[in-house]
Amino acid sequence: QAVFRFDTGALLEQVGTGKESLNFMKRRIQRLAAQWASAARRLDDKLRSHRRDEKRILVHVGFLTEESGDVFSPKVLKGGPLGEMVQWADILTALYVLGHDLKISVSVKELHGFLGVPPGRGSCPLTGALPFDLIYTDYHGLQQMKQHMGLSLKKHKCHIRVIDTFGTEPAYNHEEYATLHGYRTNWGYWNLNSQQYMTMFPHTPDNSFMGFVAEELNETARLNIQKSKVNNMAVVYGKEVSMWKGKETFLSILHRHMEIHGTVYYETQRPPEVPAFVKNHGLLPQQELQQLLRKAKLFIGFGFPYEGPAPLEAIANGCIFLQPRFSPPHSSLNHEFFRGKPTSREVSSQHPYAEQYIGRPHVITVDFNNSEEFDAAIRDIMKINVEPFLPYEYTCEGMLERVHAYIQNQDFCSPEARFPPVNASRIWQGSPLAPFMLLPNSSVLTWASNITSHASWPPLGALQLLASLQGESCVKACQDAGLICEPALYRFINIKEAFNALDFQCAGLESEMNHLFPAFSAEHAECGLQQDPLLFSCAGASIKYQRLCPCRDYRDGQVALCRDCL
Ligand code: U2F
Repeated sequence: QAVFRFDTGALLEQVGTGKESLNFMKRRIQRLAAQWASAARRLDDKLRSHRRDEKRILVHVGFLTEESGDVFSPKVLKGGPLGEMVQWADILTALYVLGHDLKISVSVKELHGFLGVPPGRGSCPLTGALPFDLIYTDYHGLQQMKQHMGLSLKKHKCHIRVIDTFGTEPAYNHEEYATLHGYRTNWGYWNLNSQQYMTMFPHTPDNSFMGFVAEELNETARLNIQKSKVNNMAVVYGKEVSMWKGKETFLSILHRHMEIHGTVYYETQRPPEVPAFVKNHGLLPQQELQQLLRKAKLFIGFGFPYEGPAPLEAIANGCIFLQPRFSPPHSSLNHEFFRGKPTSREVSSQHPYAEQYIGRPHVITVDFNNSEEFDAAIRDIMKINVEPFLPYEYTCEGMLERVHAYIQNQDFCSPEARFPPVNASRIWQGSPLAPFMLLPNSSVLTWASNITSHASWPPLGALQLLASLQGESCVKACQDAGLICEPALYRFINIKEAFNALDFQCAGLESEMNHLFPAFSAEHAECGLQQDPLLFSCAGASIKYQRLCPCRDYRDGQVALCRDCL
């Protein structure tokens, strides 16, 4: 049994020293320790009746190893990316607090040590059992493990979880398919189950949403914030000079209404990109940035960095986040930053999560090229009052709950997860009923309740079957129905009966490796089944097809988990 830990002291010792990135992570773990402890107490009470197995877990942070070039550590104090460090610090804390047996590696030497056997035990360890139940790493770490483990990586890879900020879609993950169909990138093609990739925001449900946490306010702090807010104070999102280039017009419009603050890193002289009317504090320690955000009314982004933690911190501290809409959306097809990333996702604004999951009044997304719209948004912001807000999934309790649920329930090693789709028809054979039935007063098909006993997580009872429109992905189709696409349930709808249930008349039925299948082609009245379960994809869309979508419900503020998933 895993036992919750309420004191992170021993974890700090395990994290090690010698790099600014590790120091940053340790300061963060220390600063949030009390918040993690009280969240752990609440979750402990909530999960009392649940069995929680203690797992042996290795965390190998590949991007921090010297062998990967470690480009991030030297930039920690110079305005470089910190989002990844925020997330790894929180992952380590969550795993530790949940009570697992944790080993941490930030060098290839340590990795070898943890994966090896003590001298004298004989043969190469990796021909035998893996000494861990779970390994959390990133793409760099995966490559290093391949070099060390060789072919045995294949045997053990179902135990691996890859922390992957922007996500990897199934078409890019499947080596053969990616190579044949133009989805090959520098990163993808590991042939994992796509849910083994864990992202920073819930981008596509094809991947698991790992996330991170933001600071929570107690009642006193909330009250104090209301008193200390300065209505005409704005903080600019951008700690690196390049993020300010070419933004003079917006800054001068903003300056007509508000006092502008920045936290841009500089060495000796004030950077010319930052106008003289901006009060630049230089790069601040996280804690001091929080204090600044508590006073400010507005946190404003100019388009970069994409999808970082700072907007959530600002909103949690009672700021309104104003950001540019991208039209057309940015993606790996049209933008340098995303080029070569294993995803076709279209990024509709600087922070699509803030736009879509939080929205007004906390988040305002406008066309910055339209100066009237921009000016009007600032005027509006000065008129409204907002409360601090943090989605449950970004609280410590929310992250602990989600990571707990993954650890105890996600299983990519069992034959069912690995081998060709279960012949779902077989599960209900002998039943006089079709596997799907219409929910009363609804157009949504659900799995017939008398055949829900089949082991699955999320449980089969959560499944609701939909057809997308032509050209629409299952991400969108499920979202429009107030649901979320659930790739783990594809194997139950990859059957002829699902087409019948949706009233598609199949003139022909084929089975093919195609990341859009199962799907219906209206032009040819062809029904297509998926041949390779690794290619089940919520994200895929094509004008030629109406896709079959396995949707499910989700818990309030915790999109990763269905209502009966705990
Ligand atoms: C994102 O990385 P960034 O590090 O650029 O993301 P931010 O949202 O700017 O901030 C990360 C943290 O930096 C902290 C702040 C955030 O938690 O509290 N910080 C600070 O300590 N002092 C300051 O003065 C200002 C901010 C994203 F997360 C990465 O995944 C991407 O690679 C990157 C590029 O898109 O953007």
